[in-house]
Amino acid sequence: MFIEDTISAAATAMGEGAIGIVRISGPRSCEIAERIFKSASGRSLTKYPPNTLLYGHVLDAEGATVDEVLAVFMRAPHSYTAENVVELQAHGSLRSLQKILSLTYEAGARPAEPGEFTKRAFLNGRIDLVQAEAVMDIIRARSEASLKLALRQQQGQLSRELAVLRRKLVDVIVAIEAVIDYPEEDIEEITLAKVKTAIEETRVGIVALLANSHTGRIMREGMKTVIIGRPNVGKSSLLNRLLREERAIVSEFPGTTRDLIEEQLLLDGIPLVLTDTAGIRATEDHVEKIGVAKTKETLKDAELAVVVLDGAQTLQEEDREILLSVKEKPYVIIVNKSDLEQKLERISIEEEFGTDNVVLLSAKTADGVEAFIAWLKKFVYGAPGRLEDGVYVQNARHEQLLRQACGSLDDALTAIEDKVPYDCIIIDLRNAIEAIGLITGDTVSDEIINEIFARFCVGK
Ligand SMILES: Nc1nc2c(ncn2[C@@H]2O[C@H](COP(=O)(O)OP(=O)(O)OP(=O)(O)O)[C@@H](O)[C@H]2O)c(=O)[nH]1
Ligand SMILES: [Mg+2]
Repeated sequence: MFIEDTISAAATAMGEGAIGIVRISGPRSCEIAERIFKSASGRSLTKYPPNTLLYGHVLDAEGATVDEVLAVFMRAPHSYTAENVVELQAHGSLRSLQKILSLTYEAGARPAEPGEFTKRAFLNGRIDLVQAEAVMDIIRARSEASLKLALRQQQGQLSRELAVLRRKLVDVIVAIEAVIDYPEEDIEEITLAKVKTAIEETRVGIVALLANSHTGRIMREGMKTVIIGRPNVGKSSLLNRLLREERAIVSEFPGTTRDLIEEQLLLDGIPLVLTDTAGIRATEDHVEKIGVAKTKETLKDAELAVVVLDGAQTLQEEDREILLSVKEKPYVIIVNKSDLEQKLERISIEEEFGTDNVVLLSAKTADGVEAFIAWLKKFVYGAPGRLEDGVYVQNARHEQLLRQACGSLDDALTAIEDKVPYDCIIIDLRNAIEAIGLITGDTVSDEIINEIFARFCVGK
């Protein structure tokens, strides 16, 4: 791919900072930089070895100093975009950055679109789409774990894994085509058995990636968690306890919380998007009714329901209804107010809902919070420490395409079972390869590429 124009943008945040960087990339980047930058030594940027900082000034058209800067030239392909890149490190002043940028435009650069530098790195073949998308995940990482996973992806771990899977499927197609071209009975038998094994192995590889995708996505986006229960059981107290601040109003009157209260937090490295809700009960109060309706709505797209029960009371009919309403999705039962004398029939709840899903806790004293976090970790990570290695799919787009690939392989396996003509099996395999190619960007359309990079920030 040949890219003709040269782009520029501020690579640092447009605001006050120690330094502000203007990045210029494209075939004319040196020429444009030379027009506005004068080194103190008087030597031109290209006369210095690449990747060397050069002290000087940015001057406007009248020759007046705009700012004092350090300039660096990175020669293609050894730069972020794999093109000739010049970066001007100015003072981190909004005015100075704006002025330098407009000078680059006057000198012939075009303002970069969001994500255009990374897009060029992709179009120039320095990185694949998976690695490009990881760049944004690195910038937006909400937790250390998410950062770690994104870095791994950016360094190509997922790409390599996908390349292996793809290679395998291509080999299978080649083997089948050989049979089509030279149909001999015994070769056919052996080939078909081998083909089946290879497809099954590839499928196992994809399923393994998908198994990790749940954790990956939680790390990236945070797990949508909703606290529900009947009024006064201590939902808001639990939210406050986990946040370690008095975020929601707590009172001894049932029906205190009426609106949703959403907060993001990290619990021992696990990012949660936690919502406190209005207690669910039959009520005539107009506002409270709306609150209850909202609670039920939120529950629908939550990934985890935290059902709070009051341990100091016996189980009520409303509790039972709430417990039944979450049975379809992942949930954990918090038996709250463990500091008070317990009246709740905990044993029978554990019998019905499983000991592993019940945590005894006191939002008042914080007793049991550790147990709750331990439960969460087990839920998110599965076996402890798994996050340390392995390849994680963090991106919903990748997840969806992997599912698609898996579906095509299932079709191929059924086709083999049903002794369907080889051509049909090849079509299924090609579909799987295509889906994998859409992840890495090998077979992706311009439209999707544009859509992906539009979510980036300008300057990246
Ligand atoms: N002793 C004790 N009291 C608690 C505990 N958690 C909450 N409470 C008390 O229970 C009452 C209700 O607490 P909230 O957190 O407002 O309960 P809620 O579930 O949010 O109630 P609504 O918003 O009305 O649905 C308050 O008086 C709290 O102080 C606990 O662990 N121990
Ligand atoms: Mg409340």
